[in-house]
Amino acid sequence: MGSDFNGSSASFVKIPAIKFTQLFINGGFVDSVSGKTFETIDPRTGEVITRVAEGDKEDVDLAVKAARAAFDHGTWPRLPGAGRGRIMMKFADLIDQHVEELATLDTIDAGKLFSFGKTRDIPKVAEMVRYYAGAADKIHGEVLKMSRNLQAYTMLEPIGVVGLIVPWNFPSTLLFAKVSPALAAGCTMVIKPAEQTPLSALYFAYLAKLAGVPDGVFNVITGFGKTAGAATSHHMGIDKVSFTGSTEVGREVMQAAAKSNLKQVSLELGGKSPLVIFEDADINMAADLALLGVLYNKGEICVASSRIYVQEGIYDEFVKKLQEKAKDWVVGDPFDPNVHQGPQVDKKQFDKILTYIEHGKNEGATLLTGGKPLGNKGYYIEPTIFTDVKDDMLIAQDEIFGPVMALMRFKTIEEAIQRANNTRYGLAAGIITKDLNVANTVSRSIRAGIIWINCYFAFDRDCPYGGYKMSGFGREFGMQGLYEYLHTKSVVTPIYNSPW
Ligand code: TXE
Repeated sequence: MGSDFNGSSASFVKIPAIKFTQLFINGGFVDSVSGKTFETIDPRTGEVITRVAEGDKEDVDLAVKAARAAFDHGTWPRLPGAGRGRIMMKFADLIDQHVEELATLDTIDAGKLFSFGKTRDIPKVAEMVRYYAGAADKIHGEVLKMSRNLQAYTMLEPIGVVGLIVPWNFPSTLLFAKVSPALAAGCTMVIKPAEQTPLSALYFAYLAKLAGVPDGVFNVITGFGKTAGAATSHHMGIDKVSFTGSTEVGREVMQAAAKSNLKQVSLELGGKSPLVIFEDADINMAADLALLGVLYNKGEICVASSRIYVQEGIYDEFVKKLQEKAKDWVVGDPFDPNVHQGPQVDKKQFDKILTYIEHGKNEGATLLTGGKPLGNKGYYIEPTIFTDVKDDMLIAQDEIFGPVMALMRFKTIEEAIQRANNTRYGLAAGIITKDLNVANTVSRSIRAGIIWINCYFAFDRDCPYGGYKMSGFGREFGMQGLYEYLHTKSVVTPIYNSPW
């Protein structure tokens, strides 16, 4: 890894004062009913950035009341789609105009690379809002050909008030994977950002208001999962919850939905995605993709390629190449444009990752590189590569959500498929080969929601993704992402003068 890590918070960007720290309900910033606040921490230093309103059940009640009124009686779901689209386009422009502030907030809250935030994450959020704004006036049902003398058509209607529970690893992107289609569909919403990263969601609320999103449509309740999050998933006034987070909490969200009003649920949960590298692969490209696949966003990404299977003929050469490349991977202040990896989001994740690294050592995997924290403040961890990993080791089974790679060797294509599928998760997979037959066979055989061939993280707002197995269900992005927020209503009439 790079040598210019200094563990300090040397400032490459002037960090502006934090403007918004209160809950956003019915178009205004307000304190929580209890008056309580909580600290949000800068993972570069472990120091407090600011205190933010701590929402709880009473605050969720108020937000749902506002969202309910906006849905049941307000203009938003009743506007022609083009009207919602126009406001969303303005919202997108405002996001572009505030790209520096938004990227800065996600860097200080989550330790994300500022350069990425500024040039990719936030601009792509604006693009996602535009994509769904363009769809808002193209939400059509169909005319049905019936088996009897009936005339029928379907209408697509907004689901209603939606609860959007968001994690901390991509606070803006994952928020807008939900917000953008929900707005286009005509839903109103109560957003519960992660407690680690509340700041950008509040800034987006301010921009939504500026853009002309009507009061009550976009509400943000900052607070903790067990209180504000659980109040959202249990709420009788919410018609759907879209959740991204851990598999354990996903289960709780489903239980809450079942126990309350049987609200609809979609879940995007954990993963343990395989990257399968065949002998004919370009080793240089494969090593780049493997490193990126596991180290991007410090490994805090649900589709991280945390299990790497390499065919035995190239295994040793691949390991050598990986070791060389890992030396150039720079860990440090995420505001520094030369840095590849910032700090883990918080102390809890930092400790979790280090515990898994110890498991890896104790279970007999070989530590090729890394394995330790870096610096004396903040939550930095060395990029860590384990070789000789066995499928049943914890580091090959559990989602670590950190910069930890598990390398394994395989012989045949059948073995690769069987082992790639040997997981309770099914979010993503990568295949590196020049052989089209191999690529086609493996991509059809792996049970996962998205397969990348000779690439990784090739996300695009047009392309739906989501889980198989315990990685959840429902899809985000693309037109399927929009249908998650729409109900189908069928309307049927007899055709008179003909027997039906
Ligand atoms: O997630 P939680 P945590 C995985 C990853 C990570 C682990 C734990 O492996 O190490 O989960 O992270 C809200 N009812 N992923 O503990 O708790 C919470 O406030 C309703 C994968 O941070 O699932 C936050 O807003 N909501 C993942 C959101 O759920 C509740 C991204 C996620 O937090 C709740 C994040 C409850 N009972 C973590 N408890 C991905 N799929 O990308 C918590 N929350």
